Amino acid sequence: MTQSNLAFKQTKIEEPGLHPKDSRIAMVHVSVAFVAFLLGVFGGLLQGLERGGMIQLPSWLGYYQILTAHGVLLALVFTTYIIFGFLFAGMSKTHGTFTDGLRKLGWTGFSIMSIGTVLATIMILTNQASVLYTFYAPLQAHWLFYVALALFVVGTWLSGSALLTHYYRWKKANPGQPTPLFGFMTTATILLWIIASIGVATTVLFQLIPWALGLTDEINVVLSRTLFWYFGHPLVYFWIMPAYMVWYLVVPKIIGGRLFSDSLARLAFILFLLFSIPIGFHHQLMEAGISEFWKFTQTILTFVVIVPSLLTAFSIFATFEQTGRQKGGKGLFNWIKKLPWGDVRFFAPFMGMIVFIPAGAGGIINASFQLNSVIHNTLWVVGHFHLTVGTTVLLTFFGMAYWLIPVLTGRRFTKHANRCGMVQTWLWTIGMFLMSGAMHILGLFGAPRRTSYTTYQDHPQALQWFEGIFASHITVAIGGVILTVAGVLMFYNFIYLGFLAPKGKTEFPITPAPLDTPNTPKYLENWKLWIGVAILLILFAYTIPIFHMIVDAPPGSPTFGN
Ligand code: HAS
Ligand code: CU
Repeated sequence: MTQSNLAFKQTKIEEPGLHPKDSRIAMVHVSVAFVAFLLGVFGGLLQGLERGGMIQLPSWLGYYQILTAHGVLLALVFTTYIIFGFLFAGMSKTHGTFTDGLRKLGWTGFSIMSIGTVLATIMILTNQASVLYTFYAPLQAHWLFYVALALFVVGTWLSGSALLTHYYRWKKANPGQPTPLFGFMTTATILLWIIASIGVATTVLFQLIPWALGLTDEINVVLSRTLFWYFGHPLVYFWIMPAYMVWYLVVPKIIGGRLFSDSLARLAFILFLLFSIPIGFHHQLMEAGISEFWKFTQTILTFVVIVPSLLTAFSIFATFEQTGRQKGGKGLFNWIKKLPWGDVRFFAPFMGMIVFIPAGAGGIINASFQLNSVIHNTLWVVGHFHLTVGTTVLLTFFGMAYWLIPVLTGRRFTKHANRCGMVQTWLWTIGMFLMSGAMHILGLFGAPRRTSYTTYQDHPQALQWFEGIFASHITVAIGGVILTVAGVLMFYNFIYLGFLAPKGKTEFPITPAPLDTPNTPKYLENWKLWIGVAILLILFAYTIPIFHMIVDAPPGSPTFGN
């Protein structure tokens, strides 16, 4: 362990901190995120224990009620708030303090998002919206739940506009200069989010709300799911892109090096913007009502979006090797020893990267059309997303929180916090290994997802399968218990770093500009071009199948739910 890299050793920090008002808006976002996180973690625990047959939920608490709370609070609320907190802080750090006007826009966005969040949480906790985080029609929730979702999305548009305008103003004030990578990546991420969330807003406003209000008594199910997945797939990139920002921009600085390449990083983010939207059908490969041709077209485009992740793997690995060698690491692998293994700001994202290798491979299996029929609607998929968003993205965000929170609260990232963080990272990784590993295997044996119990599992042969050491719902539950301990420890870290740690300065680590920055092609920053290409790809992939869904719509489905 190279102690010299640890944050708590860096006593002198010359750089000015963030403007307190910018710190405040970022910290409030991070705080909401962690409150949602704690609630969501307990939801997960109850679910795992119930499904493992270890507890029976009281009659007033439903399995689907907590499953919805768990999914919404962790996958939607925790992620979105911590991402906006990180982006506000990072944009202030790299592009200067926000103007009062833009900050106000950010606060307005935050308030609208938060009204939506509180309303949605109330509807879920009162069992009026037990429709899971994908809220698939014809499962129906109370109309207020859909209104809450609409408010949440509109709030993010306002906050996103504040970030985009801040970037745009910097660009205008510095003509001809390459923009800081942080702003470039923020712009790609927010543009992706805005273009994608138009899909979910459309189904919520024009299909789900009128239907839940009883203004229409039928709903075009395949259309609403298609609009959902038009949004739902890029949503997972909205989670991974800020995690990649930590890998590209923060981790190189923490390990004492600099990012390998500027143009490669920008290219990867442009490819995400272009190719992560026109591919939602890979979530609907088993659904009737969409022709094979369009499913196959979107499968091919899905394989294209794997490329920027592979570029990322290359860039980050190259950064590690370059830095390790600069520090005197020799031979084929000896440079690995030069990385700061004892520093949780590096170690947590690193574990996320390692997990992403099998997690991404699982994604490629999911996307492989025919193979999708083996795993669709099984626990395999749940295993897949607990590795991707639940481990890779979350461990990266935890690793970020260790320095971001004390930066925002003017406290010191202490040795104690680092130690807690290391334990937390190990517990989270081990818990996820057991839980997601078992889920993958159970899924291959056919254990279904989105259900607490099926008689199918009572079949003697199924019982035989489901009772292996690793292929067991008990293993899932044990993993879940370990994860809960890790979750509580993370919440403690949040409280400690936010409110209890000694006052002082903590470094905001951002990589120095990569050496190839002056040579980065200008067209990479031609946003009009990329937005245009993104829209063309979307029109190509979706116009004809959506036209058919509307024109050849089958009779509407009966309604299920509350
Ligand atoms: Fe996925 C379902 C396909 C990535 C999340 N996915 C889901 C669902 C979620 C989710 C939440 O095609 C469930 C939705 C639901 O509830 O129904 N997924 C993919 C593919 C990728 C992929 C092809 N998914 C993600 C990411 C997610 C995420 C990222 C969240 C953050 N996924 C699917 C499909 C389904 C699906 C189907 C539907 C299944 C069904 O039937 O329902 C790809 O983007 C993955 C590419 C990634 C790689 C890995 C690259 C490795 C890297 C690590 C480098 C390591 C380093 C360290 C540098 C190819 C970047 C090295 C250092 C050393 C020293 C060794
Ligand atoms: Cu997807």
